[in-house]
Amino acid sequence: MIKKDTITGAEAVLRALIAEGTELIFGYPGGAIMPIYDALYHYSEQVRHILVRHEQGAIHAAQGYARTARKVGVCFATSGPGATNLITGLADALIDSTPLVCITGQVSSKLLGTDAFQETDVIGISMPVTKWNIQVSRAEEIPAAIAKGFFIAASGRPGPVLIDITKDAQFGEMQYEAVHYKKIRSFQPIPKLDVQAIEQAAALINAAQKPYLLVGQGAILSRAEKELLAFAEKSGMPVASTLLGLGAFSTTHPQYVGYLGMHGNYAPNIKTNECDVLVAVGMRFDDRVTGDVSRYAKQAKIIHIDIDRAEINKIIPATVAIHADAKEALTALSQTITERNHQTWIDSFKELAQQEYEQVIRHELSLEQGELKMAEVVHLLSEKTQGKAVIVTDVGQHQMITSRYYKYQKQDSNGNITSGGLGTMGFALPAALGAKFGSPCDTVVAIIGDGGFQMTLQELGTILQEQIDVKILILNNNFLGMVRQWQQLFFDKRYSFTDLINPDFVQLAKAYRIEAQRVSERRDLSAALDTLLQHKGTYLLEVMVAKEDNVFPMVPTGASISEIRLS
Ligand SMILES: Cc1ncc(C[n+]2csc(CCOP(=O)(O)OP(=O)(O)O)c2C)c(N)n1
Repeated sequence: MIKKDTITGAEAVLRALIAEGTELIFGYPGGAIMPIYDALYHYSEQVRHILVRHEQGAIHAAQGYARTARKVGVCFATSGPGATNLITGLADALIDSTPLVCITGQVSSKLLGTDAFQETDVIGISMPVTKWNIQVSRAEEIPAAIAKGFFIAASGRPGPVLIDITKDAQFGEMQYEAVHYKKIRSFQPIPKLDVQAIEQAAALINAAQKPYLLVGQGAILSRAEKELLAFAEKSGMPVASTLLGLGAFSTTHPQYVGYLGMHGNYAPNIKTNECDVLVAVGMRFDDRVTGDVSRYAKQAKIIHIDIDRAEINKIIPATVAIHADAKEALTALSQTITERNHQTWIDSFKELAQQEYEQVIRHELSLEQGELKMAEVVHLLSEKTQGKAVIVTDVGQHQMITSRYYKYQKQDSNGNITSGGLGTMGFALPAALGAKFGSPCDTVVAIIGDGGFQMTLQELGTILQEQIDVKILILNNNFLGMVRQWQQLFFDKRYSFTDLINPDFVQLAKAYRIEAQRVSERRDLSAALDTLLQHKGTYLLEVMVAKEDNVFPMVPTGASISEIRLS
């Protein structure tokens, strides 16, 4: 007989979270969540709460934590504005498959629907941006809702869950009994592997002359790095990565041919339209990767492995669909394929890579005079950290440059944290502080543009209060750089509202008691990066980079990936 005890709903929230293994909560209090915060006061030994400076910071921090710790991230917010401040993060977590449980306070159930103070229909608002959400208005429903929330957030394709708890449910008394979900009727997040599909895929791979492996974040989420390597090596195929897949496969492996997408490498984009069998693992054929779908890999047979059935045949019809967890599918495929060597095919990527080097990379990395380029900063950082730092990027040119020039080597944990699907400016600073909690022994570097930094810079306050060690690298071009690049290329250089007059970021950091410096000269860059990396505790380095630097290659919107431009 399980012992039950009488506690409040608010206390049940904490017990249920702890029962699910929660050690860390990012949050911000307010009226409708006060009973939970009061219970938290008594549970501070068992669970750590990080007081952020804005609820958007809480959810991005929970995302960063979830992605490095590979656990469910948890955040708290009050009703009304607290809850609506979570929406961007929910949308971001949904599209980038990040497991979260967000708990919001709600007005008392008798006030629901009366436009009470700080009442908002967060269930309605968050419906399209959550994997699941629920409003709880009775204390006794809390443990089951939280247990179910964790199960749904983490199983299958991960995603965010929101649990809205009315104030009377928080105050209400209940008999606590631990609940844990191992399955939910009609929800089958882990598909059964279709052996026939594996055999069909293996036959295609074995017969292929130019097979090509595209890796997405699904490989990281399923922790399939080892299985991916084994499959890649046995099959002998070239391997390319999507933005969120970076880190799953070593970027220095001889079969690695580069990064895909709008600002990806030249060869892996062009070669997509030359391969005969394309094996896509845990990626969803995002428009930034495909360009014009009507001209995408038409010549190839497509093998698509994805845990989310909704992704299969959504954009690119699959010749063989493998609805499965990446790890399981790759293991089965490795056992079924024959060992092959496709060196001549891999070598054909090198000619295009050389063209990219001559026309783009060489000019970005070998400068001796003139303004600093973002690429050389990231390249040097990559060398100094040997590709082993956890890199958290914001959104814009610096993000694309980082994806191109940082040589991700980290495979023991997720070293690549960025807002891929939603492209949320303001993501990096809070996500980096969360990532540090999830991966405390690693160097965590947040690479941010001067625009995006100003979207969530208030989280410097959280860093100050919690004494978190995050290395902040601002690549300052005094522009909303990526938008300015588009204005230059596609709007006849009409720079409409993209130039920024910025504050003194060094002084700003110092106001938060964070050590900082600014560099503008190439000769000072290396030492400044050393200081950033070696400083004990958080450090902010602002690097002044060329104002009108552009990111190339580039696939113009609507164009085919074969039309990727080098200038
Ligand atoms: C919240 C949000 N608003 C607007 C955008 C559109 N946007 C994409 S990149 C970009 C410019 C980013 O500028 P900055 O942070 O300075 O980085 P840079 O491109 O210069 O590296 C903008 C405005 C966005 N992605 N997110």
